[in-house]
Amino acid sequence: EDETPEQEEAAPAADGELITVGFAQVGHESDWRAANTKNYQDTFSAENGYELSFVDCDNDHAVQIETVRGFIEQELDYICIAPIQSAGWDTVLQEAQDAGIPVLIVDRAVDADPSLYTTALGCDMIAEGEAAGNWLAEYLGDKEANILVIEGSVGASATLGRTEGFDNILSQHDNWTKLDSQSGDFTQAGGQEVMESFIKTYGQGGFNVVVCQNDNEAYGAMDAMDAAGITYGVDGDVQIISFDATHDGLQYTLDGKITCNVECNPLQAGFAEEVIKKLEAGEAVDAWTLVKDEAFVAPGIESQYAVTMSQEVLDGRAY
Ligand code: GZL
Ligand code: ZN
Repeated sequence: EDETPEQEEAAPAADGELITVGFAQVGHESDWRAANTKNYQDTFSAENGYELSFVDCDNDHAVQIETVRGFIEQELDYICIAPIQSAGWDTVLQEAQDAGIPVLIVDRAVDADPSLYTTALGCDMIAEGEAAGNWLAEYLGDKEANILVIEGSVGASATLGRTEGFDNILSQHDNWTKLDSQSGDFTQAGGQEVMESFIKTYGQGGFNVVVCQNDNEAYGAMDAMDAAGITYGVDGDVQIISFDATHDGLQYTLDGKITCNVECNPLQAGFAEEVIKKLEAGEAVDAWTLVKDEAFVAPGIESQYAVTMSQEVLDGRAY
């Protein structure tokens, strides 16, 4: 028989004591992303009282939009989105709001009216870019820099922010030249491809700094430079600046292969859970939660902007 509204209302309460959370994740492009995904799956577990609908959107914006629409149709309690790109979110965020489903924008940012979502959390990508630039200025002193940049995924707030932040410092040094920048899509293959093309164009000795906007791109860039016989690292001709400070990235930093590595902490699910607990309790939540991070430099380098790597720093890392 037709359920009366009360019965219908009662049913979810009875068997749905789990809080249903949808997570539209960027993809599986990097080690950072894998750590972020695991953290959400560990946090939003059944034993913690959640039913997580996790979708890997494989770096495809259209898939991510449809994934969120699916969460709305399923009438989930909460929707988390790590936006692949910043643009193109107003319509589906309005649909979620009209459906009365709170939306948490996590890790990366959207270029949309903040009234269209409940809260945002993540790292300050512009500050990360500036940290890299400030360290480079301290490291180089008045030496000139010929810089190549392997950018992250096109249109991602991590790419836009790190680029903006680094350029803020670049513009203060008239003996720094950004020779070229190209997207490596936050992958190792992308980093290698872009570095190979840069080497063809600018040649050995043509550049002395390579900025990789995540560790996986840096691994690809190192492979390309190895193949071309170009030396890098604290004892090399080229200084590599990377982002993410993943375990392997910090191992390379400890080994002096990556000279500076700017962290963006992927263990952010706890912040999302705190927001959901407050919403469940009917409490107000902050519009923005900053996930703190720091920069690391190779042993032997002292810096006011970064922690000098050591084995104990590496051993003390949570990811
Ligand atoms: C940063 C995150 C970026 C990482 C990359 O918060 O969005 O996406 O830097 C990942 O490794 O692909
Ligand atoms: Zn894929």
